[in-house]
Amino acid sequence: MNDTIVAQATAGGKAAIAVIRVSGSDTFRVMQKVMLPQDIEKLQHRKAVIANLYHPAKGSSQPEFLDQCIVLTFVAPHSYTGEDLVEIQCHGGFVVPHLLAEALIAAGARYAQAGEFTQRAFLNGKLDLVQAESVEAIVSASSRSELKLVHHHYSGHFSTEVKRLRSELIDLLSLLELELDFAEEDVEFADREEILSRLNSLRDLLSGLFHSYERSHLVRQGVRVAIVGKPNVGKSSLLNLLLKKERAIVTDHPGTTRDIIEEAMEIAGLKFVFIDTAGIRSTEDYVESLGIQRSQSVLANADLVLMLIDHSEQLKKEDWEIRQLVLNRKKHSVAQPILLLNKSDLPCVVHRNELDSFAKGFSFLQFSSKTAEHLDELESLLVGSVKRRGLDFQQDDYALLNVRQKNVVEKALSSVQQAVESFHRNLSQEFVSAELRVSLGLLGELIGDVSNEDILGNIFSNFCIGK
Ligand SMILES: Nc1nc2c(ncn2[C@@H]2O[C@H](COP(=O)(O)OP(=O)(O)OP(=O)(O)O)[C@@H](O)[C@H]2O)c(=O)[nH]1
Ligand SMILES: [Mg+2]
Repeated sequence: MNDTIVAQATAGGKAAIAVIRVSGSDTFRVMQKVMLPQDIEKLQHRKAVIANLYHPAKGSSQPEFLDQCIVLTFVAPHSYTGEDLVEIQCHGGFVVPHLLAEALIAAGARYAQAGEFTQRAFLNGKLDLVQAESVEAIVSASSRSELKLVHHHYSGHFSTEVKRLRSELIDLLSLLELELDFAEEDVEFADREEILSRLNSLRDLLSGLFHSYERSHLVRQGVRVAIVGKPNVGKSSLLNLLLKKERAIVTDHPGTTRDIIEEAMEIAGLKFVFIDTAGIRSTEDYVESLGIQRSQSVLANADLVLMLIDHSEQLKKEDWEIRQLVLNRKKHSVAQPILLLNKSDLPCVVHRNELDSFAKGFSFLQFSSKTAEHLDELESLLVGSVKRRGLDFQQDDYALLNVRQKNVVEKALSSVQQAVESFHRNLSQEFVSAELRVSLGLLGELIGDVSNEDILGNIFSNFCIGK
């Protein structure tokens, strides 16, 4: 924490501009060694100064000119890290940022570790732990909905909500403990019904928060959509159509796709991962049969299933078998499976009654992977089914971002549940209050009021350097 650190904050590689950050109590002493005195004098809080930067002089050698830069100054404590900080905008590319970082190190800074700037912001009270974690989540977000989900954490709304839960716990604890202090006198300060109802609503809030992880996880990893059906029904054509590029090989030869092909795609701000699979049928071909095993595993684990049939041909035994596999899936799916009656540009030969009974249990749509007929409807079906599950984080709704948060809330919930049970069983108030204290501590851990070095090390090591 006492060192002055430096790192490139922008990604490496050819680019117009790169940003280098320097933070720590020696920031301005370090800058003095790489800037001319007349430029150093111009540095002022929140002001941008154009200045030449140099590699510090060694012995009798002259300082080596490196680049003309913009230097932005932030004076402690009014900076991202809470320390003296400068951001240097230099030319991007492979050489200039690297040489500048070297010069700053020669001037007395050291290279920052992953996440060290944000860790300092946390340790100096500029961000709480949830906000700090959201910085990493913002940087790695891959869809608009993910960004919306993370905004609540970065803005501090999520932490305010957690603090509200904590003060409710403190209120309840003081009520219960006041009674304990007067246990001898057998006085009751609070109405039992009221305490119970407040405990119950606390439990419900924590339970809602705990279950929100499932939704936020889906938003962040993307909704995994398995495209299944027997060979030659048009699965790979559909994948290409959805991705708007020739990703998978398409031929009229049944059994073309052998391996799993998956790719992410954003539709209406939501992230989907489409997975093309080998057509499922019984086969003597060893390689194809391995592909089919993979198809079955993808089908079992997907969040949503898109099944295709070719309605220009009679339905076959395989279609009915795959249908059964889809409907028997154990995994709790995001939504009803979707059935596409593909090749709708060709005449339909399947009898209406047979189609009706086949489509039972599915949302279904006439479709053509060739002409893209009803593509908009398919995208709306996909988006609609996801929104119904609350994955569209538009509203003010709070969700847990990562496994650490989920684990902490799970423990806090279990303590409150224990407290409710002890209360129901008329156990001494001491039991109830001990459980509530555990929960209170855990909510503190959630936002980082209580933390230990191992936890922090683990969190910030997942960041990139320069964050
Ligand atoms: N007319 C018509 N032909 C289609 C349509 N969709 C796919 N096809 C054709 O059907 C054949 C098989 O398409 P694929 O996309 O390779 O089918 P698949 O389901 O991936 O097949 P496998 O990989 O063998 O399981 C190709 O000749 C496609 O051009 C469609 O909507 N209409
Ligand atoms: Mg295919």
